[in-house]
Amino acid sequence: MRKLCIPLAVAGMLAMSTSVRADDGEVRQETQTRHYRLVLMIGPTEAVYTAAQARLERPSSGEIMLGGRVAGNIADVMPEAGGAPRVATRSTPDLHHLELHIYSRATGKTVPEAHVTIAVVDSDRTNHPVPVARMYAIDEGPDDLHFGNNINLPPGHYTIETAINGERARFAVMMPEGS
Ligand SMILES: [Cu+2]
Repeated sequence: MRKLCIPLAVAGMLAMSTSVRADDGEVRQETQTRHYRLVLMIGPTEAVYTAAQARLERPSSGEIMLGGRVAGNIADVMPEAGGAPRVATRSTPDLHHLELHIYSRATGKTVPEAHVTIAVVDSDRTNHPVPVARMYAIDEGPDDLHFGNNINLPPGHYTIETAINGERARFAVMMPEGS
């Protein structure tokens, strides 16, 4: 999840290097299945880079995508203008970054590989499958590995349905106005 890094000059004045969580409208929920502990986070849109882009551009924030694809909307993939594989998305107020962190209940460790499905069910009970990408935040490193995407979530109530290697879990979330 994105952290708002305090610019170096400011950090210098504060005499400490720190970062704060973006909490504008962020959703954080936790649940368990038989084998996994799941943490769902929804926050501001993230710039997402492929590993090749990251090697070239050396971004200091955003996320590295290891697999899958990045979408801008629930229902459709939204490549950047020009069709290049750049996956940072257009920003709209309703565009959020949804990420599902999966931990083994046996070891407590991040689960880096799993068959994961995520769907957003809106108040009309329409089921929108989310294209699942594997990624991690550049400033947090591979331990941050999670599954998710940038998706369009206007204010409202949603059920997020997930399955991890066949183990199902659902989250009821509310996206507030102005988030
Ligand atoms: Cu992510």
